[in-house]
Amino acid sequence: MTQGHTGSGERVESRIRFFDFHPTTADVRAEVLEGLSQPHKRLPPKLFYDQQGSRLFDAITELPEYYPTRTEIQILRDHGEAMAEQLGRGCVLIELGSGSSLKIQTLLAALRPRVYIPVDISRAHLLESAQALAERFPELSIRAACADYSGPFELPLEPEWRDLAAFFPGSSIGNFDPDEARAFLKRVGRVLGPGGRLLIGVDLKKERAVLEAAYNDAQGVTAAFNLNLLTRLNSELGADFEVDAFRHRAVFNEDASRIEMHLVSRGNQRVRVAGQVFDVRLGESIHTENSYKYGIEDFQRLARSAGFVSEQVWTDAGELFSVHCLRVEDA
Ligand code: AVI
Repeated sequence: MTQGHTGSGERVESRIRFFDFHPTTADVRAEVLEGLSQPHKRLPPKLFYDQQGSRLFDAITELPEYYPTRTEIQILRDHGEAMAEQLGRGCVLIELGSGSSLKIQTLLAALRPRVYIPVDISRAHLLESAQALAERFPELSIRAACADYSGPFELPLEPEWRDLAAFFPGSSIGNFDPDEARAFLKRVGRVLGPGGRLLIGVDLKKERAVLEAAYNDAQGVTAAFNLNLLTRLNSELGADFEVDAFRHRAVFNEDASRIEMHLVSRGNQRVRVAGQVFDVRLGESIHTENSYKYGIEDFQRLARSAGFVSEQVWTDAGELFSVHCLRVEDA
């Protein structure tokens, strides 16, 4: 681990313990080939986040049209004390996906957990953000866990710890289909145990124009993020997508209450991916992402079906975004 010092001179690394649960990288090739072989072609959204894709996503979070990030940060700032009260100051805090430093810093400042456990699949990202937080919070003890929480996962927990809380911001829950979201919530509930609390950010259902603008920004950053998936397949799977022969399309599917992102073919074309040939017709689309939007009660219903009781919900004045505090039901 790299060296670092707190203001008080104590070594930062002495307060960070690293636990590697060796997440296995799924068979991307098989998943891509399977998706492109479907009658409605699709690609897995997790492939967005290579280095360039992560950079583009960071840029998305600062766009004027993309309201979720800044709205959630504002909700955390406005209600951090109430959230800390609800989660229990001095608890053990697990963050699923060590993502936005502003969000976690706001929560840590209010909550002052006795142990903080960031969980992320990327070792480099995990260590970098753990180091920055250790410097910012000299009292904080950190157990960084490299694990993949999209399937069953383990954490570096002590059996006697009873006051566990988890934080899952960003409306990342919206990128799961409802059945996957329920399965994910159940897994989190099992890790937390009865009485454990989950603070989760959920984007709210709203008028089509606001939603569609957030995924069709004027500067074209979301389009570049979507198209980067093809560039990635070209470099990592030896595909020969002509990236300019596709256009970005994001549309609100009201019946399913989700934004869908697609890559639409500008012509009839034949592409080769990992040695297999696929024909793509003019106007045909490759479905790359769903981003579900929930009403407050809809999300509470989903949480209940996964074994959680809804304790509290905070929103912004414009009712754009919600942050829910859920508690794992007693067994
Ligand atoms: C990460 N996730 C919650 C984002 C969303 O809004 O669904 C990903 C994203 N896709 C396009 N813009 C942002």
